[in-house]
Amino acid sequence: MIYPKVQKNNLNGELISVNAAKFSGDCKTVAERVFTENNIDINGEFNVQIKLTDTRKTTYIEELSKLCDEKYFITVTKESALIESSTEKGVFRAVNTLVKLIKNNELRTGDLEDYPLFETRGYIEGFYGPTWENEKRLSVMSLMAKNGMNTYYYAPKDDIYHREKWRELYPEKELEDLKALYNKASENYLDFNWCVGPGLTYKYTSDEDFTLLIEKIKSIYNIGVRNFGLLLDDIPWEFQYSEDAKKYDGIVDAHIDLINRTYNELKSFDSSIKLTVCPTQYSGDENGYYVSKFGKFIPSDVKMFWTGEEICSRVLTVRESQELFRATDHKPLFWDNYPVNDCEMFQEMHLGAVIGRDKELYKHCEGLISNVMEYAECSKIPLMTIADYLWNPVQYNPDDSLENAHKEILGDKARLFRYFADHLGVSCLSKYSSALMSETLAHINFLLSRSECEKAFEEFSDYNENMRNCLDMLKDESVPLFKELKKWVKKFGMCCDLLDAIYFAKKEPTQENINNLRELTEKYNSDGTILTGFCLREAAEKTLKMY
Ligand code: LTM
Repeated sequence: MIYPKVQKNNLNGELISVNAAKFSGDCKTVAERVFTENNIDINGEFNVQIKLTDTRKTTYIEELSKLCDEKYFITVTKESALIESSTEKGVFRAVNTLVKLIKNNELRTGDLEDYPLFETRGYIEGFYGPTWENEKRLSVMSLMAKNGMNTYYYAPKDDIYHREKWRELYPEKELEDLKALYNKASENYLDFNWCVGPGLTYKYTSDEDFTLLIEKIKSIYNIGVRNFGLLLDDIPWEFQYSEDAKKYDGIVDAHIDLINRTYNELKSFDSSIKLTVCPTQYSGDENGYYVSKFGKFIPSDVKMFWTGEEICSRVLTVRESQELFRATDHKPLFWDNYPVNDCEMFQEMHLGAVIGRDKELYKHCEGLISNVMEYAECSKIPLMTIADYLWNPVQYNPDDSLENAHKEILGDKARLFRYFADHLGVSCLSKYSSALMSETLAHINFLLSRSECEKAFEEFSDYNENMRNCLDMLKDESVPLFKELKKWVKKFGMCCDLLDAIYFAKKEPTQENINNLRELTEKYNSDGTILTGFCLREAAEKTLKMY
C-alpha cells in the first residue's frame, strides 16, 4: 500500500519491476528531478510519457463538483506508463506516486485516478519556542510535498521580526533564508504564506504603523511571496492606546478596519496577492460577538483561521464548520493545534496519528493547517498521518498511516521504535497511551492468575528485552530524530529499569528486590516528563502492595 491512499487504484494486473525509466512529453524536467532525488535512474528502458491535457476528466472532481489542479491519471502497460494531468503540479503528484509504486514494488498494469479531497492541506510553524533551523525547514517541506501537502505558513512566534519587532525589516541574512525557503516551497508546489503578528503593539489609529506594516509585507513580496497572513491571535483584548479606544467602538471594529485597509492596499498593489487572517477569538463559540462580526465585515475571499471548539481541539467537526459559516460567512481554515506541544504541553511528545477529525470535514471547510512542534524531526511523524488524512480522509486509517510513517522515516529501525512510540500518545487528541504495554502486562497478570508462571515470566522477559533493545537504539544521537527525543528517551530508560524491577519483585520478592522497586517507582514518578500511561504505575504499585 502506498500513502496517501490513492482514490481509485485499478493497478491490479501483472507486477512490473522497474529499476530505471525514461521520460517523454510534457514537464519532463519535473519528472526527472523527482526520480533523480529518489535515486531512480532516468536513462532506462521503461518509458513514461507525460501529457498535459485540459479536459473535464483531468480537471473536475465529480463527487465534489469542483475543479482541481492536482488531479492526475496513471495508465501502466508492461513496457510503459502514461501520466495525464492538466498542470505541472498534477504531474508532480503523479510522479511522486509512480516513485512510491516502484520503490514499494507495487507497480502493476492497469490504471489509477487520484485527487485530493481537502483543498488546502498543510502546516504552520506557529508555535512558541525555539524556531526551526532552515535546514530542517527545507527537509520537512520536501517530505510533506512528497506526501501531498500543498501549503506552508511561516509564523514562528519566536521569530522576533514576525511579532515583537514587526515594524523592523528582516536583516539581510534572515531575508536570504526566507528566500531560500520560498524557493524550496515553490519547487515543491507548496503555497508559501508569510505571516505577520503586529497586534502586541500595533496602534490602529496610526498611519505610520499602517505604512510600516505595508512596507514590511512588501519587503517579503520582493523576494517573490504572494500569500500573506495577518495574525491577531494571543494579543490583548483591550486597547493599548487611548486614541484607539476613542475612535473604535470595540476591538473587533479596529481589527476589521485593519484587515480591510491591508486587503485594499495589497490588492490595489497586486491583485494576485492572497490574505489569510487569524481573529483574536479563534476558538469556542462560533456565534460570539467578536468572531461573528469579524467574519461578516472582512472580504469574503480572505481566509479565516479557526482552531475549533478548543485552542487544542480533540475533535474538529462538520457541525462546527457549518455553524461558523452561518455566523461569519467564512468557512473555517482549520489551524489544527496538533501536534504542537508548546506552553503547558512541554512535557508531552505528540507522536500519535491524527484522529478525531470528521471524515466529511473537507466538504465544509477551506482546509486544514497543522501547527507543528518545536521538534522538526519529530513533527514529521504526525505530519505524515495528517497528510494522509487530508488527501484521502474517507480511506484514512490512523494505525496503518502511523505504521507507514514509522517505516518511511525509520526504515528497519521502525520495528523496535514502536516499543517507545507506544508511550507517546498523550495529547489533546487522547488521554490514553501505552496500549501495547497495557496489553502485555494484562496478559502477564492473567497467566500469573492461572499459575502459568513460567510462561508469564518468559513473556515479561521478552517484552523487557525488546524495550531494552529499543532503548539502546534510541541512545544513538547521530539519528536526528533520536537526538530531539533525548528528554523522553531518558525517561524511557527509567521505565526499562522500573519494568525490570517489577519483574524481579514478582519473580523473587526478596526485601532487596522490593526496596529496589520502591526506589525506582519514586524516581520514575518524580520525573515530570510524560511517558507511559497508567498501566506501568498500576503494575508497580500493585506489586508493592502485595508485600
Ligand atoms: O492557536 C493559535 C491560533 N495561537 C497559539 C499558537 O501559536 C500556539 O502554538 C497554540 C498552542 O499552544 N496556541 C495558541 O493559542
